[in-house]
Amino acid sequence: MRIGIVCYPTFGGSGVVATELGIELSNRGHEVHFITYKQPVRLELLGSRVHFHEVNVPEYPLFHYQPYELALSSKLVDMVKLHKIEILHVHYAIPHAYAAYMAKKMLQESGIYVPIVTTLHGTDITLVGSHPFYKTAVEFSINKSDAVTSVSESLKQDTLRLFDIKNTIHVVTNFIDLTKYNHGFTDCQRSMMAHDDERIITHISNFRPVKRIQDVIKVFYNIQKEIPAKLMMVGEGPEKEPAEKLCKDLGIYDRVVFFGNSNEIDRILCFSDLFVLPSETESFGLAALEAMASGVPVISSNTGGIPEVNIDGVSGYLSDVGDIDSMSKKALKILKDSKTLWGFKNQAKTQAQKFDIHKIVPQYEVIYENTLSNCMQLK
Ligand code: GMT
Repeated sequence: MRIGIVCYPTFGGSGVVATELGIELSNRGHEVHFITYKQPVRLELLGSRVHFHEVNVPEYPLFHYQPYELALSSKLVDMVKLHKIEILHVHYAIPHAYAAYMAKKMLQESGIYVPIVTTLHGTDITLVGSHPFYKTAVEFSINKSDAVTSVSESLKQDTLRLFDIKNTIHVVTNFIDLTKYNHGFTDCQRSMMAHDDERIITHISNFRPVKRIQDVIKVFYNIQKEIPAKLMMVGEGPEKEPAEKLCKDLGIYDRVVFFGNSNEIDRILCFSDLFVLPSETESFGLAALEAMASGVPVISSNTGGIPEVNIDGVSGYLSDVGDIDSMSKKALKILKDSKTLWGFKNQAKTQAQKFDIHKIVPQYEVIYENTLSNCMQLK
């Protein structure tokens, strides 16, 4: 198949999923065209089956807001025609599903029919999409998609609750390429980060308010009062500065490393003992899955789709959003004794295997095939 993928090219989970999906689809013999404003961060190699087409939005002083959707839908039309793309898979409803629908309509004028698969990722539904300023257009574009997927059962239920959806929503979870996490790093260069007797706690996110970064710091503060520990904070975003300030105020700044965005997540997870994800809302929690695949147990909130990924008492523990005391106690329960820690590490790895890329990507292929054959019948 010739597949066009539209996504955000940044460090966010939806962009990562779209990129890894495109790479795997190309490995499986499909021709993949990424269409977005920048080369996706995890897309290192372009080749005969992986292409990138940049969407340019020229600045014009009249515009207070540059019309990205317009540029994207024009680019989609051009690329579908030029590369004979058969299906468009758009990740994150806003504004991608809307732009794809416009492209589809324009292509129909030339007698070209290209179906659209929309994948809902989380905040496009729970935080942004359901906002009254966007809701009408988001609902419209979800209903006009030829197939809709969501990354967890929880997100599917949220979508049905928040919008009037006529389409079937197929749950296709986030996935993981386990080979990337069965790394050959022998000592993970752990000694560069911490002493032998220190536990390493890690958090990775885009540092948005929804991630409750202050909770990560407070949980760590409680942990390091009981056992020697270091905290690795990976990512960039608006909550980073306040987090650094809180570390200084609590007198733990020397025990916390702020990495910024990193392309070496696997290396950082390799030397981590515990991952903390206390989000306010989280449709799936790809970062938690990446941690588990590296054998890192997870302390998380029990919100959204996280309980579908992190199993309480198995791959880690779950607590109510904001319950720092519970999260700290459960973290210590895992960390205090090495035998318990290794038990959780192994269980986390086993749980991650349920989301093996080789199990999940074929589900998208089936959706593409069914969508294409339904569209053939409608032609
Ligand atoms: O919140 C993020 O980390 C970024 C966001 C995105 O859209 O890029 O992630 C969402 O999509 C991921 C991939 O499907 C999910 O694993 C995340 O749970 C989801 N984030 C939220 O729902 C807050």
